[in-house]
Amino acid sequence: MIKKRFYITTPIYYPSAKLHIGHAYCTTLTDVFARYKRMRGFECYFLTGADEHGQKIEKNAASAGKTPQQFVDEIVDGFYKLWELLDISNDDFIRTTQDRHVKVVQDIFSKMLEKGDIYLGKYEGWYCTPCEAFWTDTQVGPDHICPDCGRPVQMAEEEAYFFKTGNYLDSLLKFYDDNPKFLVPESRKNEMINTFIKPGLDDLCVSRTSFSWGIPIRENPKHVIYVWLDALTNYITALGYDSDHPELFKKYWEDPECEIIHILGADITRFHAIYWPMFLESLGLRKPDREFVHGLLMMKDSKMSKSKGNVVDPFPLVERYGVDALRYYLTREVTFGSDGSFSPEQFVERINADLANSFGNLLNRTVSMINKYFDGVIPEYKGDVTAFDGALRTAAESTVRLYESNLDDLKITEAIAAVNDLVSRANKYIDETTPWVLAKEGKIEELASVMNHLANAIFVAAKLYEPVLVKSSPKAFDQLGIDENDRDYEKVYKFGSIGGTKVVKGDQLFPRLDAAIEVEYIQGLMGLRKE
Ligand code: ME8
Repeated sequence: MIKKRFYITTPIYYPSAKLHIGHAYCTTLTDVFARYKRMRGFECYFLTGADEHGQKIEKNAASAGKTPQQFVDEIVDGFYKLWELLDISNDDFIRTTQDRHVKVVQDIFSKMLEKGDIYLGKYEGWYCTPCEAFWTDTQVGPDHICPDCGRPVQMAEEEAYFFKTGNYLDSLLKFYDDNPKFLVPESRKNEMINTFIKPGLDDLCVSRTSFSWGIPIRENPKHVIYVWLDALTNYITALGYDSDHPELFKKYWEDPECEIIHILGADITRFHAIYWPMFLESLGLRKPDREFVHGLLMMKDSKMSKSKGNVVDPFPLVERYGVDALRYYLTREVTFGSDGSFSPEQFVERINADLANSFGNLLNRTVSMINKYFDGVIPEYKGDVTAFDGALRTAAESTVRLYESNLDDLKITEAIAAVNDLVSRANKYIDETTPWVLAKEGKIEELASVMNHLANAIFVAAKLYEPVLVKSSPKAFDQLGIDENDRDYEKVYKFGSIGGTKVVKGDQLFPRLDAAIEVEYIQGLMGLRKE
């Protein structure tokens, strides 16, 4: 069934420390997808937020000499600033300390308790404080190490509430079978089954008494609700589930015509792919259509993490190189769905090769030639005139199809790579057609066709890049003299629709970076520079 609208979410990040480039990666790629869908005329509701409860935050706040609320307020302020800086187009931002969330989470807990899906018992197990997770003997192994973060775990015991996973396990496995596209990449599903389900899935401990920074259980307030039960439900509380304003919930969750997509990193697949569908079923609610698991950005050989202090701060990168450079790098460098690494050399190389030399240069050369040969007016489309015109036109047409099919399938990196290929093709077309020779030989019709084909190819590329290059694509349209009201997406299907407007020469979209200077600058930001 072709869905009419989309609900797309990022994880809600912990305000235990400032966000780094890994968080920017997830949010930027989710934003690219949301902008793409809107550009194609779909309604798309985009949610992100902050996961503010839990022991780690309580501890970090205490070491900073602040109350947990003061502590998270300050850090969450930085979240807002970062998303604004990166031009993130989220429709809402949920904080798990907001009343709209707290009250509903308490209701959800009560419903599960009443239904018998949650019971009171005793918990004994290996607990990893930084990850807020209990693990079994097998999972921690002989060295008693957290399988997620690699740090030591401690034995802990407490009276606690449990969620009966057994009530929903068969149904979950059937759901996986019936919905092969639910969890992608496919390898993640096998990992869930082999690592967590096959060895025997315990009931999930869903309350804590060892700290108090959480949502109290209404029926027994010395317990707070486990941070993952609290956090996962953000996806429905933000829409007004179980509230006096259920309109968004009806439109974006209950309505089968809406496609629900969660984007998340590989580190939190277990919570989203196993427990979240169970919680939803317990509440009698529909499950998401898609969970897309992206890989983690590494720093050299180790995971980038706040606690290891080897993080890249996105703020100075945007200040120096612009929002589009960072958005582009994140989208293009590391294939969405695979692991990758950040390196200053690759950052500078990407900007120079793809944006300055390829796309920026294409636009610059074309605008200059149209100024020189046609007094700045883009010649009208007259069909394919030179021997090379057809190839460029069909390349543009097939790029649109490839871009859409990739993006619809969340293959965002591949979609953008297809646009790069079109840009390279257009640069090659200049070498093939040698406009300066056509001008010398007075072949005006051919020359006009070449300029028109170039302008049309640039329009298609700039339009397809627009969800990523949010500032530069509009500048490219300005340089082609295309009015703001004439930039609609439908034009990418009509090669030749650009023509007759007066170009406006502007600044280089992406000035070439001096690699040696910039690599050193970024290394300095990362604390890698050898003094
Ligand atoms: O796990 N590379 O929050 P969190 C790529 N609050 N992405 C990264 C990354 C990296 N090095 N580091 C983090 C939590 N991320 C919970 C989520 S959702 C109901 C609750 C991204 O602040 C990635 O998307 O630790 C990962 O899943 C998420 O940030 C974890 O953020």
